[in-house]
Amino acid sequence: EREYDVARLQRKWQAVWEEAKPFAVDPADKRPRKYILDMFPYPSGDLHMGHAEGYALGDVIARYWRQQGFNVLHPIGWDSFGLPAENAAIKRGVDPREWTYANIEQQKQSMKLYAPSFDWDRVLHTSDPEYYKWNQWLFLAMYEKGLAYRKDSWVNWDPVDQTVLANEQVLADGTSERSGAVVVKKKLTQWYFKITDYADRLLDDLNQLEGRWPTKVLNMQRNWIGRSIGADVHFTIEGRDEKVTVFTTRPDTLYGATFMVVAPDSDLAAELVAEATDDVRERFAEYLTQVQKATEIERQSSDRPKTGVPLGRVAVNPLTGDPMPVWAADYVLADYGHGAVMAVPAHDQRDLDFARAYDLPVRVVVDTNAAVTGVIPKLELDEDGQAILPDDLPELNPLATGVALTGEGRLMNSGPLTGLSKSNAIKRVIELLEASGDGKAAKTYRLRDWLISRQRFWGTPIPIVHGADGAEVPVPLDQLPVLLPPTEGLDLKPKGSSPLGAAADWVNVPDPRDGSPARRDADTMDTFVDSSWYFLRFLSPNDADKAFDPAVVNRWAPVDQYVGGVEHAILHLLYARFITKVLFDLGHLDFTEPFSALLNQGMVLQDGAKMSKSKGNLVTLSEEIEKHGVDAIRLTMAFAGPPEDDIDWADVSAAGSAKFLARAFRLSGEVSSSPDVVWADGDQALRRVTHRFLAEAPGLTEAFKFNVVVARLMELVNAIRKVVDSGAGAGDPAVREAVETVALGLSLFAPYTASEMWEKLGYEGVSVATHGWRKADSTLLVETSVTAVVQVNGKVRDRLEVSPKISSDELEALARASAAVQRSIGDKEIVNVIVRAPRLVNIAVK
Ligand code: ANZ
Repeated sequence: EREYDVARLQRKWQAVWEEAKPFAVDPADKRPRKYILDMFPYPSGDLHMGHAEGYALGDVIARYWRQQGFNVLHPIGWDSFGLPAENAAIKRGVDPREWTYANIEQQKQSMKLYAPSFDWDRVLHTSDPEYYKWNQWLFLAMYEKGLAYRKDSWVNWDPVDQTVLANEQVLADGTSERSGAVVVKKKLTQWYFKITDYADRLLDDLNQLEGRWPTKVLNMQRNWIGRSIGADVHFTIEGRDEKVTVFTTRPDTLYGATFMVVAPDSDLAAELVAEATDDVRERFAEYLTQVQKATEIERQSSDRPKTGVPLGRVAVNPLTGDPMPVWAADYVLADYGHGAVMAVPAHDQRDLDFARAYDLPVRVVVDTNAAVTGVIPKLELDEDGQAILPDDLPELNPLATGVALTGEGRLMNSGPLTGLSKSNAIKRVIELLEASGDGKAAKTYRLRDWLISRQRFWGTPIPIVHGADGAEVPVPLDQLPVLLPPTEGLDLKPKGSSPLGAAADWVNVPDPRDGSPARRDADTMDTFVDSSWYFLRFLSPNDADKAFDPAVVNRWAPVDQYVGGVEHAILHLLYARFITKVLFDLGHLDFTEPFSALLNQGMVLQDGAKMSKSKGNLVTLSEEIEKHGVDAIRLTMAFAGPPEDDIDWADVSAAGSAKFLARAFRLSGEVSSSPDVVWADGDQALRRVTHRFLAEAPGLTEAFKFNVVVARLMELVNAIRKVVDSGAGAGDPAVREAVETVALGLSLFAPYTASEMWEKLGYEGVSVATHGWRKADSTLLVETSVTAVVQVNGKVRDRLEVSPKISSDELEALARASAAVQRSIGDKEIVNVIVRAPRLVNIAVK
């Protein structure tokens, strides 16, 4: 009998699978379908432990549904454009193409060794012209609908990578997700996708995913879209024809609006200050310079002292007719709402801080029971610029305490709104504003349009030509793809404009309208465009005529189960949802959500920390595979705990997994009955264990309790061992039945071991992966006995094997008769007995 030789099994079965293609999807197959998708990898190095976890878990799901009789599509590809590849290419002085495709080749080999049940005939790489051509098609389709447009705007600029970043790529501390550099603002003309047109649908449709996506991800998406409901209010500015509109969530507090604040970096501020005195303009210019050094996060931080400058203009409160000085201050953001606010210092903390810093009036309009103070007079400032509070200020008013009254209460000092509750006052004031034309109900969103221009080489060229007259001319569809030029002679180093602009032969083209000299747009697309629709391409990866075939896609998609890391909780998923809705609106899809269910696997840690080269705690996948074998690594990933939890590699035992696999494997060599033996003749106790596993494993797998399935497999192996060694022996039909069940169970986690076991059992080994699950025999599932626990004063004193149908009286009598229980009671008095037949008796004594 040959040893359990992992390396030999890996070589043997890889060759078999390569040849037999057991996971290639037959489109003519009429069985019900499942589309199980893993997030595709970046080819930025070899596969790592994180990949190993995700692909192991996704594969359990794919293999499970195949076993349940479904026609399962489980494809893989490479997300192969983008900065990681390009930066690495620059560092090594090689062509990004060569570097990328060499890495893909390496990852592909590692992936094949790791053996997820992918359909290898559907592989796609987003950097292939055959793929990115369709990014260009998508761009043009969106351009035609007004969903792709160019505008001048302040963008997030990564000074290290020398490229624009989407808001989503700027971390909470204001640094770049990519380079770690502090992100600055820069004004550029850029391409955008109009995702804000879809904000309501992107938000509302999240409700459909409730219970099928992690709640955390749903909430992150909701917060990211950030819908606020309130009103737009139009304010007259003295000496100006045009009104200024502000967005407010609290239009009920309009009587308390005592000044206006405009974002210093908005066009509005520049317009307003243009009419002011030299002095005011100078102060403003100085302030603006200072503001542009602050990050958005700093600007929104509540504990940062408020700063600002007056713009020398006066707005008029439409309800009170009172004048409101107009200020510029950086706590107001240019790209949220209308870039201007009506300041209600009594009831908004930021406004109150500002009013206190610059001596602006405060007017209480909501009676929160804390301080009924009415109009507070304008204050004097001391030498330090601090407000001097009058002696007779009521103790709890916002000026004295510095705490805004944000609680609920009835309106006061508010003319026709006085006495109303907040919600009624909001309704009433919106009616008043709509009647007078001074405002209307409105919503605003945190979500910004998706900036897709990148000033980098390794991406999809934007299929637009700029005519000599400045016109944007779409590249005609029959001229797609616009191919990337060769890199020879191009300097790829980031310098603030796209390296493609220097490729003279490439960039200078005839204008598609009339052949006159024109220039290609030299920017490339954000790689999130590539991954926003790749799941559709897997259905017809080699289609030369279209991006995807709607008939086929609509049969298979949406994806039934998407598996990947939580790092994609916002960006990738939001963009894929958006593009799906766009393609639905364009009539190509008959569904509006791309991923029906989502599983986020946790991270693989080492000693409680994220693995990294710099920390010196990096465990490499190839070394682990070398040591323990692929199956042991995959099994360990599944056994480590709930899939959403992080796995600490220091706490799990791949060696233990390997040992278990060897134990299971050994049994398959010992079975001595023939495949057509009658199972019913076998050992009944073992059959019961087998059939309990057959009954429970599917539900556990569908609930993602893979670790429990593995634990049950271990129990089953132990039970078999006992019968083989001490019971009826290896010839018992129940042993064969049980070992076959182990092989079928293991085929979800350990494909090499399972295939070899299956072969040893007398079948074609490759078929273990496509063989159906066996139905449990329900007559074997009836429990013949259960364990009842007997406690005395809450401490377990005995365990009794009893019938599951035992009555309470019988169970109590058995418990009282137990010698161990009697010993524990001694001469104490029984004061109470609680019986929960058939599982528990608790006797209280004193
Ligand atoms: C008056 C008011 C009174 C406000 C009050 C709040 C409380 P969310 O909920 O985040 O949407 N705001 C509007 N545009 C802004 C901008 N560009 N930069 C900074 N702040 C802005 O917040 C909406 C509230 O944030 C708006 O409602 C406005 O202040 C402020 F007792 O208007 B509110």
